[in-house]
Amino acid sequence: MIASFKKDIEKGLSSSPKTLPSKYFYDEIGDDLFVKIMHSEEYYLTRSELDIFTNQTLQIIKELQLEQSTYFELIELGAGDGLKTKQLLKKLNEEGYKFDYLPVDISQNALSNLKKSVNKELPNVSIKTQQGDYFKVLESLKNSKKPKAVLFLGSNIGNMRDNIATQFIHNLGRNLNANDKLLLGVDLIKSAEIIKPAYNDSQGYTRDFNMNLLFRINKELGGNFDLEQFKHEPEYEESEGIAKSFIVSQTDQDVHIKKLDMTFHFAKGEKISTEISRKYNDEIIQDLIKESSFSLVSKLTDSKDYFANYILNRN
Ligand code: AVJ
Repeated sequence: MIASFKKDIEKGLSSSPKTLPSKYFYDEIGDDLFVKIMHSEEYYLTRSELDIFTNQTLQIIKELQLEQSTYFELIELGAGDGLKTKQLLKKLNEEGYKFDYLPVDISQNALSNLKKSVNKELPNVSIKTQQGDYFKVLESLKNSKKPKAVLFLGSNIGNMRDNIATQFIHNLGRNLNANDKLLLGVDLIKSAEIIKPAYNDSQGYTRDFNMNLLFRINKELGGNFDLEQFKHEPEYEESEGIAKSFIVSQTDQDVHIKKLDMTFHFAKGEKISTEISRKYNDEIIQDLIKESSFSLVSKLTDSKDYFANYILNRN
């Protein structure tokens, strides 16, 4: 981890414009902050998707074409705390489906917590966690010929640029078999009035989450970022449909990072791009899958029409 962290930070801060990869938000502190974000008033995404998973559970099972009599693997990419998935697990368990739950996450800490909570709340559900970058984990899917349903929830795909997301879905398709399913949860394009506060909550959790990148560089790579001299700044325009997070330098300053043996200059007002969170509509989804081996089976939305779960079939 440390080796790739070093490499990615060096590369990101050496490019222009400067970037820092959002996947490094998620250490113990970041996981904690993300849970707080999910419970915040402004971050509607989790509640909206939970609404679908709570009120349309049987519909989800039906659209995934799961059968009580046939063993399957329920794979979740970027499982986090599994709050939404547990609704589905509970129903599958009650109805006597036979399956293994295989959550994948970049954070070992999140996986350990998830395993504990599933074992406690749903002791009959078999859970096998796998830590890793989900790009890499895709490869290992191929080894099993069991029927699969892959969950990719929370608009996690929104962190990828469209060309990367297209590639990702294409790749996923190559590693699955005919009639396997993908359930893709995405946030829908809507007004800035609703989206901007979701990325700038009043309690400051999102700010701290974003700034945790600098904190981690200080802690793990011996950086001397003065966090007071940088500010969290989100942007979103409905016409573009992409929420963006930046860290903006408040002064002209140099930052030294010991373990890289490098110094980086930041001009006053210079922005470091830390995350994109893309929002979707049917057209964008169709575009993402058009060259892939998936076709759209159905779309479920929450009561406010903020969020969608697209169910795709591997042809
Ligand atoms: C976990 C990637 C879906 O992009 O909305 C929350 C992360 N960033 N607040 C998102 C996040 C800022 C979140 N995802």
